Amino acid sequence: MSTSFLSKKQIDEFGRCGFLVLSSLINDTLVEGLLEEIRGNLEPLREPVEFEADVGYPGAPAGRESEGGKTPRRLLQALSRSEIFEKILGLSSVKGALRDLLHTDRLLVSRNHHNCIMTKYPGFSSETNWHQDIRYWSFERAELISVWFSLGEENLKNGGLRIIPGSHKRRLSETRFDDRKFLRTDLPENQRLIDQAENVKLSGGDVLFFHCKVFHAAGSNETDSPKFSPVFTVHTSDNEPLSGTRSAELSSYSIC
Ligand SMILES: O=C(O)CCC(=O)C(=O)O
Repeated sequence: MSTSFLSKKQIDEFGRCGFLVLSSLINDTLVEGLLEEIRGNLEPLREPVEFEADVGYPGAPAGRESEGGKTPRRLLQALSRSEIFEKILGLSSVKGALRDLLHTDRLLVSRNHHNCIMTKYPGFSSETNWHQDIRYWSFERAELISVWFSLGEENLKNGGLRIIPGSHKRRLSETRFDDRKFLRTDLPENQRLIDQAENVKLSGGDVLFFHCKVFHAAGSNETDSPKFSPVFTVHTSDNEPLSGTRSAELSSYSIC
């Protein structure tokens, strides 16, 4: 394996907290290029798209025909939209960080999970409750990393992520989840866990790496500007999706 990109301190931080923010990994030109590409996919709207009405999250419009129901929430299949997404995943800094966190050069991006641009519009954005990304994924081992590219300020006000540090190491009983595998907020023991959450503040060009088992959530966008965040899920070639599951539907994309 090639030499280390991250410091030992950063690798330890990821191990302890389950997430790591690397600042200014994407330069301004690339951020602008990504924003231009995303706007071009929104106007006119290019399918496949998941709308606010489809997610059924708190605050989402009841149906596609309801007011705001057709507000885009995720532009799906990002890798099929433009080579610019391959470009950011292939940056030596991004690959270097992933190599250090997953301890191998053989890195694959799932086309079945994330592989999207999260869009959060003022007015009609819903909240995402506390969850682990792995909840609907089926791989040999729960050792995947989500890579979140920030293209502008992300904070509590515009629906930025909140993460519970160290929660990827917790083993919680099934009774602590609702039937969609979100943490039940009516339980005091869950509330105590949620009280430990940190707001993740990001700026344009920052990249957030987070473990597939770390609990995270996000609110609605209360500002006047939409927020766009390309997100991808990375696994290693010795951690295959289980055949016959949704995780195995489309073959992964190699960023070796
Ligand atoms: O931006 C958000 O609302 C969070 C999205 C998220 O955590 C997810 O889709 O897994």
